Amino acid sequence: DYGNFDWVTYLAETNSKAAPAKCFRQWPDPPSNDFKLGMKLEAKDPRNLDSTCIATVVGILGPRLRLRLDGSDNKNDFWRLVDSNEIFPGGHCKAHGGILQPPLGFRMNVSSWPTFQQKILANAYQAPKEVFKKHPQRPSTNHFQVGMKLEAVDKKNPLLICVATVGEVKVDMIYVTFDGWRGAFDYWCRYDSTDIFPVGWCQKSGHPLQPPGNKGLYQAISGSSRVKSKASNSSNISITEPVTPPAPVVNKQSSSMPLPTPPTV
Ligand code: MLZ
Repeated sequence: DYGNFDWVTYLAETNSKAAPAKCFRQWPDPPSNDFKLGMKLEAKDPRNLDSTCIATVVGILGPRLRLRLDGSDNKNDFWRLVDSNEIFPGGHCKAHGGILQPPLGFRMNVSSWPTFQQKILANAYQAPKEVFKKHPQRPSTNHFQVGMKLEAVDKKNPLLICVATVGEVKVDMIYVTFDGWRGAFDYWCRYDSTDIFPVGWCQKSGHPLQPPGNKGLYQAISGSSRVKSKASNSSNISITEPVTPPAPVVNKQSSSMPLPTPPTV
């Protein structure tokens, strides 16, 4: 049921506006993804941002990469955009005076890291420099307004980019709420987070978009913006009580926080 969700109809049905492009730290045109499965690169360890590790592309979805740190397990994969400032071509770390580190949770004894690393890099399929795209500039200020629609990464299921609404705005922070889902997935992030995208980004970039869930207010919407509209019952309209979001946690690294909860998809 991906792919057929129609924003134009949905915005009309919900009588809402899309957050304009100037709100986002994203290129006006989503970058092309020229990475290939199996390519190796260097990436900040999302669970230990001080260290740079060797990563392998294990999945590709639109302009996003599913990455796995070499020497780590397959339970801690993470997603990065091809224009992320947390991924680099091979040699970047060394060229900047750093040393590649074993990932947090390295499967072997640390003493075996140097040999392990050598072996991996010996016949590595290195991602060429050109496939890394320039990181976009942040907007000068927070232009978001409550009620604006957007597309946002579900941090609990980071594979998913979903239909969302700005629930609250506080200085440099916005509260991202997911349409048709109970509050469990909602979160605060900085306005210049790269986990949020303008309406239409998924379609433009070839990334799947998760349509709204069917909880609360959105039960009422059975119109043509929904593909798989189950037999809808207009007497079923239930307006959920407004939920006050928790206060924002100011965290300089909020855009790249480790993912605390295992995926629940
Ligand atoms: N498997 C999960 C997906 C939830 C996705 C919510 N996105 C806002 C569930 O059904 O709970």
